[in-house]
Amino acid sequence: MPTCLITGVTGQDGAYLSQLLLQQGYRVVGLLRRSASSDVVGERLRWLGIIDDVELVDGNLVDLSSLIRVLQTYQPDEIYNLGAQSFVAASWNQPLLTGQVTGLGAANLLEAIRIVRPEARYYQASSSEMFGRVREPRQNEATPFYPRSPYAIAKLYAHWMTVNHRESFAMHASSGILFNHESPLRGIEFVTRKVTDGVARIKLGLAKELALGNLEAQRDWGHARDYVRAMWLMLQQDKPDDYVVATGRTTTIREFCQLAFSYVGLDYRDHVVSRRDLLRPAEVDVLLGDASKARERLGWQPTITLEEMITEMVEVDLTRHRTRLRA
Ligand code: NDP
Ligand code: GDR
Repeated sequence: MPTCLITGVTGQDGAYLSQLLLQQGYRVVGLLRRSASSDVVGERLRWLGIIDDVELVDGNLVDLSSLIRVLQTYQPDEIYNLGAQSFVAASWNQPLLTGQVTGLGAANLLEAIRIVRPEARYYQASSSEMFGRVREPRQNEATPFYPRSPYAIAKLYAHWMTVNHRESFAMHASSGILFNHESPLRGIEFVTRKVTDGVARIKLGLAKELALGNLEAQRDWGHARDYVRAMWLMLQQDKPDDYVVATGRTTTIREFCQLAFSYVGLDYRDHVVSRRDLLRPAEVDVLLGDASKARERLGWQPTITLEEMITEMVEVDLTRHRTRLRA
């Protein structure tokens, strides 16, 4: 039975990736950072019904000794580095912490692997945010980067550290440049989930208005369940490499709102307001990915459409609020 280690196991992708790897017969070990609110930790794993199947082990990306200890104990065959301060907006308020966790955290893990378990395969969760102020209308692996936030800059450092460890030490280190991917397990602070949660609350009479920031930004949105499959496929290749993972369709926040509100028979224009204080200091206006390489080399393509994903997210948020109302 192969063993995998997942950092960020309590996040959206960590939960879906754990589920996928358990189904594939892996022993799944998840790095868990200590929290005073231990009762809510693992909520997503619980929601997927796999909390008892994942082995959670104490550690933190900023603590090299904890990473070394975990690698020595479990000797994983595959390591997926999903742990990060991943909220772009927060990275302006906490730029140094974002650098330490999202950037240096990856370097800590790569170094721990080099020292303890150099034969392990490594996946780095890189991001389309690295393209930032885009240099080409469709972004692929050859598109130059232009990061626009402390988060994107930290991710760029982690990305190049991954490439450098591959080239310097012949490590099987791959980087997935993933475009936005969402699901009912998306954190409530991200725009898609904020909208579907808002739709549910407004539909059930719990709220009247939804305050957002920039409605004209465009994102290439896919479903997290599809995207974690791409991560796994990258580590099954003989040679490590970098891959863009995207749907090739871009949509404004405004259109997303229109789709989500109309699903429950509402007009978003009656409820959504754009507030200046929710705008970002620097914006990534539009992202549109070209995942031809992933399609050709990995045989990967998305299976869930934006409309299907919105339906699933709104339905789950309606159920969550109805359950709370009944309690
Ligand atoms: P989430 O924000 O849902 O999860 C982030 C995870 O990182 C959580 O498990 C969190 O733990 C953990 N974490 C935070 N700080 C530390 C730390 N110091 N040490 C160890 N773990 C830590 O992110 P997603 O699941 O959405 O994304 C997964 C990865 O992919 C992230 O690296 C993200 O930046 C990247 N990415 C995401 C995309 C997306 O659209 N979702 C697109 C491209 C890249 P805790 O629960 O304790 O907070
Ligand atoms: P993003 O996702 O920054 O692309 O990063 P987010 O959903 O936060 O923002 C997407 C776009 O929506 C606009 N927006 C709002 N965003 C939020 N969060 N809240 C609002 O109220 C709001 N109103 C408008 C934003 O300005 C932005 O243009 C995500 C994260 O998962 C990263 O970790 C990951 O690397 C990238 O996706 C790819």
